[in-house]
Amino acid sequence: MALRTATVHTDVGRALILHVCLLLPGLIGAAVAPEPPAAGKCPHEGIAISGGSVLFHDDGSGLEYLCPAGYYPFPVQTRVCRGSGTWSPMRDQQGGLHRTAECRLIRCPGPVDFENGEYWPRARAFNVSQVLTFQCYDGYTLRGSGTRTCLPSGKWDGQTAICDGGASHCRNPGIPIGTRKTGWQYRWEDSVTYRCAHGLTLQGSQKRTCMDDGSWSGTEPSCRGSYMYDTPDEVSSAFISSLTEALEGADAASGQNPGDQQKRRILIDPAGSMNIYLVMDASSSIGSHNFTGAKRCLNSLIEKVASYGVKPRYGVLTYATNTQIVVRTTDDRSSDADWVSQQLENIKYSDHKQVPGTNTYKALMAVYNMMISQEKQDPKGWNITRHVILLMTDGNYNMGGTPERVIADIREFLNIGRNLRNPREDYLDIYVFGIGPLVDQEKINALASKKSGETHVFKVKDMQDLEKTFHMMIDESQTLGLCGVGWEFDPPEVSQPNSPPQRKYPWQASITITRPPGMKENCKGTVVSPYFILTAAHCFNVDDEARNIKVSVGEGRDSDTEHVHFHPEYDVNKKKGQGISEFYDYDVALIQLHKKLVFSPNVRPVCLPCTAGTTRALRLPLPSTCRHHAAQLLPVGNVKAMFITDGKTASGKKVQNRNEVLIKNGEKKSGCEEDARHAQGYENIKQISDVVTPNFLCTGGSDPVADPNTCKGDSGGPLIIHQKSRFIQVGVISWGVIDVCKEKGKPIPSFARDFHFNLFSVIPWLKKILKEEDLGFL
Ligand code: JGN
Repeated sequence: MALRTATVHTDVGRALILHVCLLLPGLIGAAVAPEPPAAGKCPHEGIAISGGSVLFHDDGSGLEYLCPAGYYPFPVQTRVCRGSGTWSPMRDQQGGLHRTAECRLIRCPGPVDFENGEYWPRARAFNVSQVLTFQCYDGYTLRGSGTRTCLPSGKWDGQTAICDGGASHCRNPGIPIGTRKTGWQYRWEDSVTYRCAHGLTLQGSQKRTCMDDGSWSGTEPSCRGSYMYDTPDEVSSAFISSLTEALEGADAASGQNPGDQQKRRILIDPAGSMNIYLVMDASSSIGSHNFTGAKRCLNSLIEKVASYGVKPRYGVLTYATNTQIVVRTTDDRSSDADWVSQQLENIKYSDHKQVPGTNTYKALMAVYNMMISQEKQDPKGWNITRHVILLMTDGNYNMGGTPERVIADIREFLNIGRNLRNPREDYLDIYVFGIGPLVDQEKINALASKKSGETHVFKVKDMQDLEKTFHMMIDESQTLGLCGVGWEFDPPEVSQPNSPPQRKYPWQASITITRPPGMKENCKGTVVSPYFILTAAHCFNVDDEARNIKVSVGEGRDSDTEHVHFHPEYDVNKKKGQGISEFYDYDVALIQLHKKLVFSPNVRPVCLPCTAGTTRALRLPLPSTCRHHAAQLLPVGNVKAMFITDGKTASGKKVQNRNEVLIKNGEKKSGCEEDARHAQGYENIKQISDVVTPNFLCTGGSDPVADPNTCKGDSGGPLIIHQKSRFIQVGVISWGVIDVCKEKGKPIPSFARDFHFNLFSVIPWLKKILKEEDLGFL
């Protein structure tokens, strides 16, 4: 408790300085001596809060009102003991004066406005777990959540309901609950602005502009009361999705323009063209206990980023009145995560003398200066370096003037937002974590980046909650194993001698089955979890024994097989009676390994459809269904996909090659399937559906472009969709019309087609066999 009260104490001091700065704007930047806190002169009587309790700071400088869960202190959360020996008066957000404090029920604000539809019930505020329902008038389509539930935090679950009339350059941006919108036209360059009902603070963008690409600038606004905090759950999922966006860059899946390729290089370039600046408030207010917590949080973050295989340069700064630079991005070892963690560990809280006053301006200025010196060092790599600034603070800056000025300078320096055609917004992300009741919502909102669909500003209850947040982030990457992360950058120009072969696709497995007379059969497979490899059932004979089946993944030793799980409906001989020698329906199997695989940058799982990992990889809104996955991954038409083959470079180095194909999933589907008649042994089939069931995906042929083909040895390998820099397996390579490896040198006919077993057809089976693997099947 003592530590906690210490926190509050100096912030009270800081609140006073803030006051001084407001009165004397000319003094901004100069060190203003703070008024010492009044010690213990205020009475402890007559200030009780009804329904709650009062926490006095040890030194008598202030108090904090505490309420039970589901309640918040009204009209204020904290009070200051003034020099006159009286407690600061209590004003609500509208300025109304109150004599007594009370714990009020947390409620969700009701909608103040809704367009093109109806909602019910109608009320100004709603109790926790009450439900709101939205419906659109005829001719308008509903986007977002049709029903929303009031959460214990005073926020609504789900997404803003919007009744969209369509037919404009941008879609209707909607009216988030609690806001009012001005602006009703959504043509290019039109703007809308938002306001909050009195007593609430706007978070996100107050003004949004309809942009060239049909999206709205900035981020959706919301209105929140000062008592509202983000829960660790909310922070971790919102921060993670925004951070991965920053780490991975914009969707590079299209590959249409040459710029995409370059973008992709930046993302996971091991040479590190990303800078992460960790800026930590070490002002006396934060307390040594919280300071240690903040260090732990940043260490978790470093670990998390490393788990993506990203190797950024770090800058580490702590600040109070002055700024201390712990690690410079120009330091030789600034991209050595372990070393940076060590430096972070070595920072002592006492390094910052207990001088009240927080100069955020100066701290950000130090970041700016670091950028400038790095540019001098490396003028070439500079304009492809991304910058992420993470600011952790528990209070208000109160010296040095408004930090927004430095942010404007940094944006200018990085050439962001100047050229409308290429605003380079991807190159800077500023996250602000506000901790505790004294954080000024409006101020931290002004500092943080505002990007469409992303959150950059968070307000958490206390350091414990923030630590929980960062732990959740780490857990997520461990349990879900961060599926579908590949390494498609070009290897360094001069590779070291004896360097291990590059594994661009770390889930790729080779399967070898040894049969009695020294006969070997080879197949491919994919790592889907630490214990399971997904492959084709036809790779095995019924009498193959587990001990004759070996799996090789990455550089490590071969893995032993514990058991092979076949799909129960797989039966090659099912249609022998009808003259079909090989029938491939349900050609899927899961190899269960004897020992767990150890994940590393060279051994990682691919994403499977209908799992939580894929929802996250594709950054689909929650909750997302299997249908959403199917619509996103396999839309009607020709769908870009890829399979992987082993190859060698000119110098004989082993490599994994990407083979781009089109899944004929539209009007070309039946033509693709018809070509199965050309396969040896399928000449006399009556109907094509006798061999090609609806469970296959068809690639190959030369219309609209010539696709590469599979060989028998590719059996069991993945058919993959590459989206948002992540890899999701949608099919298992099953069979082909022509084994192009056998027919080497011969021209490939246009009827050379390949058939892949569609994983969407076997989700219940996957879910059953993989139930203990924590993949989060939907
Ligand atoms: C191929 C293949 C991945 C088994 C199977 C289907 C037909 C014809 C044969 C010979 C009824 N990719 C290309 C050919 C994969 C085959 C298998 C698996 C073999 N084909 O083309 O037999």
